[in-house]
Amino acid sequence: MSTPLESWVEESARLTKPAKIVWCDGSEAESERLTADMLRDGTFLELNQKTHPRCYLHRSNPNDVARTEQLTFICTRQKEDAGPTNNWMDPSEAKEKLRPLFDGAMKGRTMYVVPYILGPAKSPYSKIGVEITDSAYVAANMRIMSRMGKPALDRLDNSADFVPGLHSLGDLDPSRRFIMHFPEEKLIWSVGSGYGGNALLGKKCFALRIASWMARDQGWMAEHMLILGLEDPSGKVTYMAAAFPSACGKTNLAMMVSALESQGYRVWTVGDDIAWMHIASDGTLRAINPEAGFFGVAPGTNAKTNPNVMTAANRNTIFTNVAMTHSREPWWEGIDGPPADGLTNWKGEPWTAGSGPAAHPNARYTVPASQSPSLSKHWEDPEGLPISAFIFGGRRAHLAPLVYESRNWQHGVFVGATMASETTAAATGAVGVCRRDPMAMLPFCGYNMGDYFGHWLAMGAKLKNPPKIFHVNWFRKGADGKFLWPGYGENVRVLKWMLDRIEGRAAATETPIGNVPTPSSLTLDGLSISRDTLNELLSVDSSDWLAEDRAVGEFFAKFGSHIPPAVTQEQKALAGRLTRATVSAK
Ligand code: GTP
Ligand code: SPV
Ligand code: MN
Repeated sequence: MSTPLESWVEESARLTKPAKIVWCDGSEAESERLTADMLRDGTFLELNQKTHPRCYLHRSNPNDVARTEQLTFICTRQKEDAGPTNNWMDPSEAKEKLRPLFDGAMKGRTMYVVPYILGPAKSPYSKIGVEITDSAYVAANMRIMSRMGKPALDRLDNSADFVPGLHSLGDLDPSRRFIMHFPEEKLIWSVGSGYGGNALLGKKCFALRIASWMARDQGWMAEHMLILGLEDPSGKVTYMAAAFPSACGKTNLAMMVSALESQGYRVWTVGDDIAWMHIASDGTLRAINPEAGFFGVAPGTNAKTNPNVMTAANRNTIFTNVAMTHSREPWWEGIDGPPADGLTNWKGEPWTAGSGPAAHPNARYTVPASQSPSLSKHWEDPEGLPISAFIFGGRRAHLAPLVYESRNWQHGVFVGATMASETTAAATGAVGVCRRDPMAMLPFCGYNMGDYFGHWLAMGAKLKNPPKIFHVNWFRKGADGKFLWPGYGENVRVLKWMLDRIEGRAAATETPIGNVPTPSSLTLDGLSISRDTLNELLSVDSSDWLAEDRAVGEFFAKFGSHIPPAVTQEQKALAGRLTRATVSAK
């Protein structure tokens, strides 16, 4: 008798017809074999082994450098269950479309069976996935990003309780590329891409799209959030989780070196991209990080912006689509120092000034979490860590102040539901276009987002002390087009204000959108920032916000009856507060 996993592997092999099947155990020896194979066939290029031991460069197909949201589908029986913000396809139609693409797709290739645990090996909240892939690069990345191999098989035993994900590179032609989710069956099919969130199926496909569906059914939360611990001078650590859209600063905030370290404030990393949160028996909300590594944006990373990653990513790291110096060291825009002579760009061509970026703007490093000096010693606590604050944020050149605090949970859910941000290189398509991205989950929610807002409201009602909800914007620009706020390690000043609000110490000014710090309530010692700049950062323009609130109303209308009344009430209440403020200002 074969186990459910063996049956699925056999069935997948009959369809894809691989030359051989390799069950990944996660061992060192296996990793060395995979590396040797990839060095031989050119999937990996060796980086300088003196400066970067066991670091490799992978150059992806130039048409396959980011998530492709237009090719990503939620396949539910009812279209309405996917909601107006997801691409939808009928499940049988999706399978009919993809079966021919998988048919014989692994001929002459190796099929890797990659079992993995999402979450700490011993946590009751962890879940098991198995990815079948014909990409050794995917298997090598999954080894860093999850607890892969034997521990997963041991935990699974003979059970059918795993999320299967079938992946093939196919022919990498974008017209035959599809990332399909079947949340009703807890199944993922992905073909035609080898990149990040399209191909590492434990990440966005399982840990967010499928998991958000499970979480709604089972009363927990799966969110596109970093998890950090802010240590105060007494040594007490307060945990916060923050949702920013892709390439909007989660990894950097989670790994920051605090500008207030001399005052006793430090930041500890628990996770940098995804949080799974459950209500514990004591009524607190407890977060675990389902991942075990960081798949981070390389450009902009340097010893000043993220020294912890610079320390972590110099060994055992896979670099994807970065440039390479003549001495075979990884290089990207914004790394310390100017481009050296003899730089090779991400496509493998000699780079010259004026020939475009040397590294792809969505170039990434895959690094084990355990290598970060900032890693919290509690990051694998099986019960998870208690969350005291949620932070929403995005890239807004205008409008949104540096930080504001929502009035209560319901208003905070509204603040998250109305997030908007300028698009980035993390997904294909135009960059810099402002779009609504509720809770940073627009591309990742596995069901109708109207129902998702309802789930947030329901979760709040079940929490004894729901976390305070804040909104931040590190990206506000002045008239000169430059960022007003220095960001990175200086962001701790904003986290400290939040902590002081949680503990009832810091002052705030009430505005129609929420509570904004009084200039003196922010700890700014050691930072040179003019009073004018600070005022601009904290300003709330009621007439601009009124226009924003109208746009929000139109966005909500798309969800029809799925939008919870409490959320539309908040939208109307905000309009009322803004109208009164604009009238009294005249
Ligand atoms: P994903 O992995 O795509 O989910 O991205 P992320 O949210 O983890 O974003 P990340 O921290 O990798 O940052 C993305 C880009 O924003 C990088 O180029 C950073 O240098 C830049 N960035 C991050 N934090 C700040 C900040 O506080 N200020 C400014 N100006 N830029 C920032
Ligand atoms: C994101 O785009 O939010 C990422 C990178 O974290 S990916 O793994 O491609 O989803
Ligand atoms: Mn992300």
